[in-house]
Amino acid sequence: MRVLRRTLGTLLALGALGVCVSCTPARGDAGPDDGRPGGPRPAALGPYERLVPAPASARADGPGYLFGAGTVIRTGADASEEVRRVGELLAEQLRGPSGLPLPVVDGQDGDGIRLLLDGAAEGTGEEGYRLRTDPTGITLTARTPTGLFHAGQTLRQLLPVRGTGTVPGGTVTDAPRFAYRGAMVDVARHFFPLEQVERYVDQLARYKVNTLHVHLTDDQGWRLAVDSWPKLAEYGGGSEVGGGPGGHWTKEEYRELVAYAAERYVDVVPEIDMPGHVNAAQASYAELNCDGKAPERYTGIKVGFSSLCVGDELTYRFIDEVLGELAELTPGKYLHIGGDEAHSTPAADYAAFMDRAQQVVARHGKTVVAWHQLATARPAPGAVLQYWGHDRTAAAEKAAVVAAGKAGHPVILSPADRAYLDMKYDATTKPGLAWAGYVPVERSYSWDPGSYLAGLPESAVLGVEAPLWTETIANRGDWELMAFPRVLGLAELGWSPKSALGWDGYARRLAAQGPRLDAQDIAYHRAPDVPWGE
Ligand code: IFG
Repeated sequence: MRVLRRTLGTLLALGALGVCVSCTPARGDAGPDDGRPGGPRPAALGPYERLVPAPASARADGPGYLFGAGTVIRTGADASEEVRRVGELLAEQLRGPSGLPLPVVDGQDGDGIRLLLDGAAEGTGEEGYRLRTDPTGITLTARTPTGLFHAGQTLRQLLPVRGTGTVPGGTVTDAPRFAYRGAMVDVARHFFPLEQVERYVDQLARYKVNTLHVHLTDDQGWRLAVDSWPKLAEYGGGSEVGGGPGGHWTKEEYRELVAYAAERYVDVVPEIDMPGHVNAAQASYAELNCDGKAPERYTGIKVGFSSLCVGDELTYRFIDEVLGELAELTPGKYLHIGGDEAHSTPAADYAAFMDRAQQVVARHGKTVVAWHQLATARPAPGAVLQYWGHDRTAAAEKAAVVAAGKAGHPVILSPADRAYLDMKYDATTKPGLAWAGYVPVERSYSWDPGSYLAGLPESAVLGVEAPLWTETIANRGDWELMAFPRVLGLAELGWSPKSALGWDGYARRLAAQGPRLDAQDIAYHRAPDVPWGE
């Protein structure tokens, strides 16, 4: 007892002297107080502390590995073709910044970066992985090639932005919180060539986004060739918002996008919006209009004025043939049929139409995704709802989505006042819209998908998606200004455990991504609420 009293006395005395005996040393407490508010400048984050998305667990420990001229990438003697391809892609991704040869070899034993498939790898699931760095190398272990690819994206962030260097010893064990981690691009309002979309896929895959939703058709343009209805793309694709030339992808180009994305473990979810947002289709074929007259092509940005002719059987042959050709081009499980802003389709007609459109999707072996307005009709079994409401959305509308979610319809969360990348950051943002309010970086990040819609259990949340609508986005610069850095936050909300979320910590980790975004020549928004270059 006496010893305890003395010890306590000593501790109290030390405490009075301001000496901390049990807490972790304050960051950078060695340097002089540089007069910053809140004390000395925090020490820079180590490689395992600045990962985005934050992993389930990561810790630096032990001596590190020298990533340099001698480094090889080992896929293992019995590696499958797919594991070899993941190894080759990782090598390709690392050769540029490092300037190293990085040969990919079969043999497992020996120093280097090792890719290991292990069906029993603990705590990794279908997309997760384990990463271990020690002086002999960096071992990436996963149950699936998808997990190995994701491990490689984490490894990229442990390596210097350019050149070679020592990766500190450490361990990462990681797996995603949500299955669906998406980004959407609207190529209907403004047409974009394949290269720009593939560049976006590359950028997104670094942050473990696994779905690219492509909004292919709308009032202002039809962007994918359809053999059975050729004028859709040839004529309906020949304009865009503002009167530009528009354009469209051939089926071959679309197949190339799907393959490019698949190599990076990104599924493509194509959307043909219906029964509204169809002026481009109706301008292409007079017979798709109830009055038999084709409207002019539309280059404005109004919504809600068009509707397929729900009472005409031709409409159902049309959607059957279009969705049939699209299903053949889609290895993924989802077809998105839109369903939003059908303001020119009476509610009963809308419900009847969506019943039949959902049957068409099922007949072609795919699962429906639709904007959440489908909840006001009759979502087919298993149909997925994509919620795009916001803080001011009527309680009844939210309740309908929650009810559908609890009735077994998975919900993708894309709240317009958090996840819509076409929302201006603030009054000074040149491109973008503001109908859902301004969305600065912090607001875009500071919400929890697991508890966002009151009453919707986390188990009903399939994941999150960040849509980029392009009424006001016509070039790569504006695209990247609006998407970055906010899409990194959505990637984290989709991947990281709830315990890892928090603006203060994320803002510092996001700031540390700055040099990596610069190295990719991404013209991102240097938001004032992020401590860039700290
Ligand atoms: N809402 C429309 C989009 C687009 C968007 C722009 C949805 C589901 C506003 N529908 O978002 O077509 O115009 O922010």
